[in-house]
Amino acid sequence: MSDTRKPGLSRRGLFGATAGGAALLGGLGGSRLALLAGAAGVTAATAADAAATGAEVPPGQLDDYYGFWSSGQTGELRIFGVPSMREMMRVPVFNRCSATGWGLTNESLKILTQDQTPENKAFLAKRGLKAFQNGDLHHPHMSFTDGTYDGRYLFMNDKANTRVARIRCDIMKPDKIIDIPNAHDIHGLRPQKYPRTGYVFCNGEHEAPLVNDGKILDDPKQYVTIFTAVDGDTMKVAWQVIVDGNLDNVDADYQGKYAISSCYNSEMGMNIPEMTASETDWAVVFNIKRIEEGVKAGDYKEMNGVPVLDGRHGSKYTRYIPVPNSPHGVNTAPDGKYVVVNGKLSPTCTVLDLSKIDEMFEKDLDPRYAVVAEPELGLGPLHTAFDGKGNAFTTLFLDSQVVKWDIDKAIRAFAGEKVDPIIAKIDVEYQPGHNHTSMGETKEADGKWLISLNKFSKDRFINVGPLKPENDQLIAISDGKFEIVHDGPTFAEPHDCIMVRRDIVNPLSVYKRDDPMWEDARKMAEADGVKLEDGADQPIRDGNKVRVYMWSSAPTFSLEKFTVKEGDEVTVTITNVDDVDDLTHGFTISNYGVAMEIGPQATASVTFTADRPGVHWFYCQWFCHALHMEMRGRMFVEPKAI
Ligand code: CUK
Ligand code: CUA
Repeated sequence: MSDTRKPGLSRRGLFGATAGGAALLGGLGGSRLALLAGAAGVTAATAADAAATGAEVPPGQLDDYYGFWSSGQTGELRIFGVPSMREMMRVPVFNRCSATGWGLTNESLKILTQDQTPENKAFLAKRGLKAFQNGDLHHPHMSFTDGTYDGRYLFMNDKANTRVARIRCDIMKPDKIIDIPNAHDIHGLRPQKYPRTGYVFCNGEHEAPLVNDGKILDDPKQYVTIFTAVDGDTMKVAWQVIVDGNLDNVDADYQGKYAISSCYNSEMGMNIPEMTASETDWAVVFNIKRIEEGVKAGDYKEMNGVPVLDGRHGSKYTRYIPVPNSPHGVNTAPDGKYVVVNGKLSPTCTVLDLSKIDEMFEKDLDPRYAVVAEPELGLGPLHTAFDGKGNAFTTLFLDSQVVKWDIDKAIRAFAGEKVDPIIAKIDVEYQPGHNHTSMGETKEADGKWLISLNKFSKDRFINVGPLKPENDQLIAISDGKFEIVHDGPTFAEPHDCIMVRRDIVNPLSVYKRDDPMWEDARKMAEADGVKLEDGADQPIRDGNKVRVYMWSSAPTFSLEKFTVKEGDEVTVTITNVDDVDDLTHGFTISNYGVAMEIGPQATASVTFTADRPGVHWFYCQWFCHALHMEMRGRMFVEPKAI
């Protein structure tokens, strides 16, 4: 086995050489060198080794896992196959999509706008928009039943515009996107694991005045941060809790009792020196049962239609567990016993014992009572994943490593025993954020694969210009292995992912005609006396509103031309009557900015103003047939009489 990498300092010293890195390292003393010296030897797998590790998936063979990847500031969800690391699909969620018309079609706009706050609606209307055009999607997580994935939904956050979305796993499209009122900038998001989802817990990351009307700036004492529980079935906000400090990441337990969030700004600082001033911050534990009782008892203030409880220090709803400086990831181990809070600016991870959290609440004990281990792992621990066999894998952002450690040994070391919990370290390229194991956030964690989502690829790929891809590395971890078997470049910027066994996910290949997505189109057609599958021979006029109904069947649209008048508000509704797997059509009107996807047996519609006279070709943009190029027709826009 040849080592294909050259882990010289010039390649790996990325952060050591920057001002930011130096500042971060400054407070950490000499532990970097000591830790590096103690790192286990690193071996790299060559491509030839991939087959031996099971990572190679030959052409025509299917992957074992669905990987659901976030895309950060791209605003979409991506579907990967694992272990091949092939990108299968991009699902637009918070972004505007040129291919599918997400953000343009009436069906997508309904989902994007139906749960907007009045403030956002008004704000967007002033800009001539119905929905935000961007998003920042960090955390995609599947719905759970009894501690494992159930294949119903995926939930995800939008940090950029304070939204939460749900994707239906039967068609892999969002069916709900909601604005979260009161909170600012949803970051951490996790579904309740038990008994089922249930709640989706959402951290508002950034602090703001509770009434944010432009009267308060430099009085952070009046700033608050808001934790939100969304009902995953109705996609309505169930309740919110005001906390001290800010909120970063969150996870739920396997008992249905708690959600635990990290806070990196207990200082309520407004700049970096202030935010990092204190040596300790905390993890805040939300007591779900007590909060539900509080809501029932009316112990809340209603704000924008949501019950908001006060969970600041002294509240019975929360406990603040001090942990070292600026923690980031929060990860519950699949055994259901422990929660790991990752230190970020501290080289440690803090292990909480959930049964001790029970006692802590019941007997009102010092919150540190719940801490059972605090191993020193390396520099910049951000996120931890689990193999279900007692091992934890933590990303070390500053060290550019993943460390494998033994949870039980960490607990024994904390109790005073002379044992070293660290099993091995592996170099990753470079600066890892989240990592994730196959099924690793469920009780069915199977310990086969680990992904390290690295923020920098630097020299791992041919140079594509100043904007480089990220690098998602697949690591084989079964049978004691700890080897990188694949580098996967990704566009901006997956923060998090999950890997779900493929038997759990069973999407349709062809839409069902009674899908609720085009309910409005069906009602409109009925009112016009039209059957969607049959289309209409002529546009239907209703004042200056004109409705065009077509069907598509490779390689034709049911109308070769239709005529409208300049200034008409035109709605084109197309039903794809093909019921063959993979036979998607598109509908693009040239020079009108109109394009949409129409999947097999789906209906899609788009509304626009016909303000350009003349002949405008519409065409199918999904290559569907040998006569795909000929799948086109004319929209004729008659000029207004002058
Ligand atoms: S995350 Cu969102 S800042 Cu570590 Cu879950 Cu990347
Ligand atoms: Cu239909 Cu191309």
